[in-house]
Amino acid sequence: MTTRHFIIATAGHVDHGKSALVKALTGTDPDRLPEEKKRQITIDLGFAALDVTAPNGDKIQAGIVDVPGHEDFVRNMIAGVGSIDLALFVVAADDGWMPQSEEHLQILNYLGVQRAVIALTKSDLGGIDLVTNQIRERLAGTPFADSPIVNTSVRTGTGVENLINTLTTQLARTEPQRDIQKPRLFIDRVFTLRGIGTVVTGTLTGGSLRRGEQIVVYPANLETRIRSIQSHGHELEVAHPGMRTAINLPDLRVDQIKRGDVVTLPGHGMPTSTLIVRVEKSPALNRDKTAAYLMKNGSSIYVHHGASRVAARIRFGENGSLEAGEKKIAHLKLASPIFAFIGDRFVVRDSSEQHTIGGGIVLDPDGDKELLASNIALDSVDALLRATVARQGFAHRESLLSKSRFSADEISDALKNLKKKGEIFVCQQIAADYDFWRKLRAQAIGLIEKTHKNSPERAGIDLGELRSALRIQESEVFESLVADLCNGDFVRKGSVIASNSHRATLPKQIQPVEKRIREALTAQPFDPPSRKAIESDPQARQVVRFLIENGQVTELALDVLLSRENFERMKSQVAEFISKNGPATVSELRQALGSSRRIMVPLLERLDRDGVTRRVGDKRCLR
Ligand SMILES: Nc1nc2c(ncn2[C@@H]2O[C@H](COP(=O)(O)OP(=O)(O)OP(=O)(O)O)[C@@H](O)[C@H]2O)c(=O)[nH]1
Ligand SMILES: [Mg+2]
Repeated sequence: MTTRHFIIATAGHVDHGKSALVKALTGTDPDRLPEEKKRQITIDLGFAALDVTAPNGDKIQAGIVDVPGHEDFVRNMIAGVGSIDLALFVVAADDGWMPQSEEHLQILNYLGVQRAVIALTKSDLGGIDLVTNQIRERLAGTPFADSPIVNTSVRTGTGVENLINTLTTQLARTEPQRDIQKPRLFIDRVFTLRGIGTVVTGTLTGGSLRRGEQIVVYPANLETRIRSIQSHGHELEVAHPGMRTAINLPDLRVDQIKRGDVVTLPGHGMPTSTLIVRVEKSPALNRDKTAAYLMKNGSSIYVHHGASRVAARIRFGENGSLEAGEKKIAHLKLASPIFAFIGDRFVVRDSSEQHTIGGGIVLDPDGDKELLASNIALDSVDALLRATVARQGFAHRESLLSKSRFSADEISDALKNLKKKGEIFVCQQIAADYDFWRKLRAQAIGLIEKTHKNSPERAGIDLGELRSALRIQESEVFESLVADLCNGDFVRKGSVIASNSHRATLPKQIQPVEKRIREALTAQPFDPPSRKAIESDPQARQVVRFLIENGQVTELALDVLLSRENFERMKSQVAEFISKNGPATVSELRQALGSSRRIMVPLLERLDRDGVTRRVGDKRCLR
């Protein structure tokens, strides 16, 4: 036997009997505020629990969110229906379809709610057939067109049992919310309990939260630990997606958190205030040309996402605007950041907060770049990966689609698959668009080959030089590129990269210069001329670099060169002298070897570094 968790929310016009119905279903009166009792109206969200058994024996635990119907509190209503599995849509038999019936229907549709049960309440007051027809008419063409309608009366008790059965059947057919290990708790209540401290509640989606776990509250970015978790009054070790969840955060103050904030695990990206979205304007607004409904470049709107509501400015390409019934891609600039994922839904209300004017879906929560194609399939992880990578050329694997409705495993599996099919290039921590990568690679190869051709005496191209020539800012991209090249026909030698087949050689015409330099370095083997004296012209510089890169000349200091041979000879003579005579000073060694201070000091420093000698006071001993 398994237990499945779902969230139901009520919806419907004011006074149509939503709260009374929740009480009849669960025994809990969701109206808890004194003001609500006094005015006999729901103002803010109320909560109750419904535990039932599915036909197959599974336990179903449904959290019910009761929302206000009054037009002044639509804002609270939206906060309650952000991540629900099923709507309990209420229409009163004596009143019929009313303005907030329509507005709530739109809100549920914009938020992507797919399932509803319609309660035709107050059936004791008549009007059943008329209102049933009206409801069917209004729901035609919406996802709720075929939703069951149940007549109820809390006065007579009619239909309550039937409604419970209908809700059970519907939930039994509903897929439980996915666990993608990216939990988000959209906070709808914050309060403090004496002796316990700050408690936040909300509907949990996307993953589980555990007692003792380190969490972060966005957008304030407050990290803290969960001391305890409850759901409908029961202590829990773990809360799962689809649960009404209360968590105790004793280290945070109530005034640090507010409705709309999100609890999540650290490391899944940050909240943002610039988003790319696909937005649609309500077709119903056709009838009305009120200025408040305008959506054009620079229009102020309110965006409702999760349990949050933020002021925003909207922008559609050039001279853009949105007509009733139209869908377009838009940029949103929010007054404060939200923690949104690709594929999240939101509702748009006008700047005076009187009307719901549209809704949309997040295409890119980090959207400051060019737009994604408007027809991109947001439920296809492959399509999203391709689009993300194509847009930027490359992406870091760990952050790729981190703010999406896919788990890390789904993303990495899809990436592997796309790699196998040759659609995305993956190397180390980078995933790149194939064309982008091919061009980058070709450019790098071109630069390496050009260096081999123009400077055959060089071991290869310096990595720093290559990186700046390619203008690669991200070191991880460059590392991946080098690794990719070295998987193929190239090799990295210290700080240079070269073609495998490249052998550094001096061009024929400067071989005489090489001869001259070798002679200069061997005439007085332990006291050769300074580098400046040797590198008298550009050709000589070229030769010196060649000899150093090939290990034939040792660079003791910037201005001190020794032939490799003489360096080795000096080294063994120093060792021999000390082992025979004991620790020696620079000047003793200089005299013994017939060298000069200019050479001896850097030589001994080098031997110290190489672990041959060790300095004790002003003497050197052997290590
Ligand atoms: N006759 C009759 N009255 C009902 C029925 N259900 C609710 N009522 C009455 O209708 C009034 C409003 O009921 P509520 O449950 O508060 O309505 P609501 O939809 O929650 O209202 P808001 O939350 O403010 O939108 C109350 O006076 C209820 O007693 C019913 O089935 N029959
Ligand atoms: Mg109510």
